[in-house]
Amino acid sequence: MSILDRISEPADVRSLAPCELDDVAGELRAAIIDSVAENGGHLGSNLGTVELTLALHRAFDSPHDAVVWDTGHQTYAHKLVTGRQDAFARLRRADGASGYPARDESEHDLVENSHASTSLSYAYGLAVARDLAHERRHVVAVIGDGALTGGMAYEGLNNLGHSGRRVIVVLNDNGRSYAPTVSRLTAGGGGDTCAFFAALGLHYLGPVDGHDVAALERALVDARGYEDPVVVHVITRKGCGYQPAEDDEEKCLHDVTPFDPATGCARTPRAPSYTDAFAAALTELGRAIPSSSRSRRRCRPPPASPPSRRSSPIGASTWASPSSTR
Ligand SMILES: Cc1ncc(C[n+]2csc(CCOP(=O)(O)OP(=O)(O)O)c2C)c(N)n1
Ligand SMILES: [Mg+2]
Repeated sequence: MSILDRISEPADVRSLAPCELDDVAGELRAAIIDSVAENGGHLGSNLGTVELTLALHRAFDSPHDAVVWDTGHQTYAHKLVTGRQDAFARLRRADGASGYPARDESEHDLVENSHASTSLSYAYGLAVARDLAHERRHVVAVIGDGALTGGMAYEGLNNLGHSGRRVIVVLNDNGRSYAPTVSRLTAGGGGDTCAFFAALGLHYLGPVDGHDVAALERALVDARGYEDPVVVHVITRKGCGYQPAEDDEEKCLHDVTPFDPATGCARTPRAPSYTDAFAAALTELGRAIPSSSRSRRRCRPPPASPPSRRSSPIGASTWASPSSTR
């Protein structure tokens, strides 16, 4: 029996002995690689968040404590330790687990999200609700370095720091979105990350090795003690533990179609994707339209723009609306 076989809920993760953590991390990686090799999905990000997932479920008590994952494509290990191992083997299939957090799958999935940069605003809202109800729960947002470059994340940070709400922000910094992240806030980016968060009103802890469960757990337990918002800066490696993903310079196998786990190479022919099916259906519909009406449609001129804009010279008046020129 593997260690993973004994885990059907977060309490089982908390009861693991420290000496079992590295082994269970290896089992989680193997389960992720197996299912993604079979079904396709997000690989690199999920291989990087295995230890972080274990530490989060040991330091916090989900679903009493709220853990919100930004973008949602880093939650495969989370699914595997929250009672969804069977469904995970059929990842992204009609009868299997969704590739993102899904509320109807588990009480541990709070937000259904694939739109990046939203988690800090969610966390702020959850913290406001918690404080109005005078509850003692933790609210945790896990946000990637790429997602942190989105404008909405800044709005969330600003609200958190200004309000002083008790929220823990885990910055999952692997230095990449798909490609290397364009930001001075990533480790090695040259910016003063601590000063940036401090200026906005958030404490800063770290950086912490994101592949050392014990170090992560210590940092998260430490963060639990703050009465103000705090950032825990965690350094992870995209594709960690699977050589073909670590070696993929383009995107660390961020997202993949079914592949051969021995080599990391895509299987051919690959199963048709939704995009393929959509394109084929459109092409077929296009063929069904008589060619004479197709060409008539193509030749129709575009709608005219308002004359005042078309004739404006380039300059301030080009951008000014009628009301603002008054
Ligand atoms: C608003 C928005 N823009 C673009 C995307 C496409 N997208 C999906 S994952 C991703 C990269 C996210 O990088 P990061 O947050 O660092 O997470 P990582 O993949 O490194 O775990 C992007 C840009 C998106 N999901 N939402
Ligand atoms: Mg990243």
